[in-house]
Amino acid sequence: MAKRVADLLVDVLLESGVQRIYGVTGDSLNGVADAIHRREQIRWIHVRHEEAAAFAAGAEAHLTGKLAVCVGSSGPGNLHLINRLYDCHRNRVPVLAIAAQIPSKEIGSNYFQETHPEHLFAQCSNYCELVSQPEQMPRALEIAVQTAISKRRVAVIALPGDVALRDAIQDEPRVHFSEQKPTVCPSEEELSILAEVLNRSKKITILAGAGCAGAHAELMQLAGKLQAPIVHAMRGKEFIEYDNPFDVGMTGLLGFSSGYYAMMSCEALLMIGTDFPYQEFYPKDATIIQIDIRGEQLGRRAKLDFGFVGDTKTTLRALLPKLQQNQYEAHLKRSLSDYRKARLSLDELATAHSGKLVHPQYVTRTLDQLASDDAVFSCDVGTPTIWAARYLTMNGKRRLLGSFSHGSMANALPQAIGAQATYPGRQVISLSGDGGFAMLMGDLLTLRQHKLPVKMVVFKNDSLAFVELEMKAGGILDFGTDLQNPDFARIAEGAGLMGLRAETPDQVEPILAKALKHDGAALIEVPVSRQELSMPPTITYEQAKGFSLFMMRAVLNGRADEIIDLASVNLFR
Ligand SMILES: Cc1cc2nc3c(=O)[nH]c(=O)nc-3n(C[C@H](O)[C@H](O)[C@H](O)COP(=O)(O)OP(=O)(O)OC[C@H]3O[C@@H](n4cnc5c(N)ncnc54)[C@H](O)[C@@H]3O)c2cc1C
Ligand SMILES: Cc1ncc(C[n+]2csc(CCOP(=O)(O)OP(=O)(O)O)c2C)c(N)n1
Ligand SMILES: [Mg+2]
Repeated sequence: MAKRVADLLVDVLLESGVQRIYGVTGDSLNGVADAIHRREQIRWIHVRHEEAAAFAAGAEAHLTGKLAVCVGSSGPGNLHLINRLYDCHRNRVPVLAIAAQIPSKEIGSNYFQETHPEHLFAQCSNYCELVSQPEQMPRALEIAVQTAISKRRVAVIALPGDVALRDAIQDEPRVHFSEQKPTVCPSEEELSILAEVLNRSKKITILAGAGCAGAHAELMQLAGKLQAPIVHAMRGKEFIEYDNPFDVGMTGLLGFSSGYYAMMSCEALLMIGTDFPYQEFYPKDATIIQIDIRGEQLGRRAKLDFGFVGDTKTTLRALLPKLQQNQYEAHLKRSLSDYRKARLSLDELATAHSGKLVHPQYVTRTLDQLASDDAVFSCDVGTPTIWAARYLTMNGKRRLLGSFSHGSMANALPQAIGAQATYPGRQVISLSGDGGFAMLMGDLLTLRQHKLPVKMVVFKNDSLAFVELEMKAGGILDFGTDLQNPDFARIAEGAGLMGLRAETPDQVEPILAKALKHDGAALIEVPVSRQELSMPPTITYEQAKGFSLFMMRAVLNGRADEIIDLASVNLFR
């Protein structure tokens, strides 16, 4: 049989190292599905909703750093991919989406299922093109792959079903895709300026993010020389928090008060590999210095005094010999002491407590203690993100997946599918909200179908609790947040999986342990208390003066006194 365009597509994917494809097939995709089937080298992971396919591919790309692929059939099939493609794009992970298209001769006639993927996906990709004739293959696809890999973004190929089935013009892929690891460093002159600014500052705080991955040792050396506390942004947690004597926690609404203080009280803030988005949490008077591999990121979030383009590892290696040892210890000591207090206070909330109520903090802490050394966790948008940020311990081997930049609900289960498909032998645990879980619950069936032993913890608080919290904080009555929930454990059983329930604090540990030992997928439903984070009590006009309401609620520590304290420190300092 002559080679078809679809076969050439598979050749290119194999050349780029792709091992699996997530999606749901459909007529316009049949040529591609058939080519994958015949070659038997790429695993077809059939999910139940295309959004889950894109979530799973994004998880794989995040964990491996390599290209991952999702597919959707024409019109509604590929339209279902879009939300998570936004997520992948924002997370800067290399994902290729193949959006099948209606027959090429029908394009422009408002044909059955007609959409224009090249317009639809333009905003959430760096490359998005229609392949309308065989001559474009493999070049268009190779450009897409190269773009996804080098920009670490989404690329989309729209491929009409009939074009996929036509004879290929070219025989082979043209490009050998190599892993790109260029080193990027500011110039000598820039490094001298950077060193000079840092050498003359005493109270320095580092805000580090996901762009510090792979540069842990250099970051620690830097903090030691500068006597600087390290605050991390959420996506940096898995790369920065472990083995880190300078760690003072996260900042932001879900952060630690210590992270907040360390940022607000410094003289110089050094941002490295972070795009921490919340402007309100940046200091107003400090000198701000930023290092990022992408020039366009500089000054995006805070006013900037000095900006440098470089990758973290190379830049820090070149910078370290130019730095003098900072002799001023007080700032670091104070920040570490604040951190110990904040940690203690959060740890107290993570105990079993007497009585019947199960606290989600306790569930997460117990899970953290029971999980394996190289577990992969995913946490839903909503309060599970808070519990993961505060109670999961990273160690350099564990990984953490979330929808941190796009903030889309229902991410934890499908991300766990991608993680488990990628690493069949690794423990994969999802932390889901009852709202988020129900949103893409159909993909429970994928676990059974592909024998993926994911462990799912569902925090059943019978509400969209995170939104309820936002409403309360905004001074409006919560509305539309109640959930009439099913029995999730029995739903799991109905899907052929293990379903368990931990209803009281003393059941939490044995039930979690049982689930983790099970060699198949297991769902653990935990009815948890609904309101875990207290809002500050009434704040006086005097206190509020000059200080935005938002900032008074700045750190949702679960203890009103901490929040008030935070406000008063900043108000009356
Ligand atoms: C419900 C909810 C609440 C949240 N609350 C918080 C919160 O309280 N606190 C918080 O921190 N986050 C919070 N987040 C997450 C937040 O929205 C951001 O996604 C997160 O802060 C960004 O983390 P980051 O800066 O580490 O990663 P990114 O946004 O991915 O930024 C990484 C940066 O590093 C750069 N980079 C990449 N590679 C390199 C390299 N090799 N060298 C140098 N630079 C490089 C990139 O160009 C980019 O600018 C929340 C999310 C949700 C869903
Ligand atoms: C797709 C989507 N829809 C709506 C929202 C707004 N939102 C953010 S968190 C949240 C509630 C999540 O509820 P649940 O999954 O039950 O977690 P909980 O906060 O209750 O623990 C909602 C509705 C969103 N982020 N994404
Ligand atoms: Mg809920």
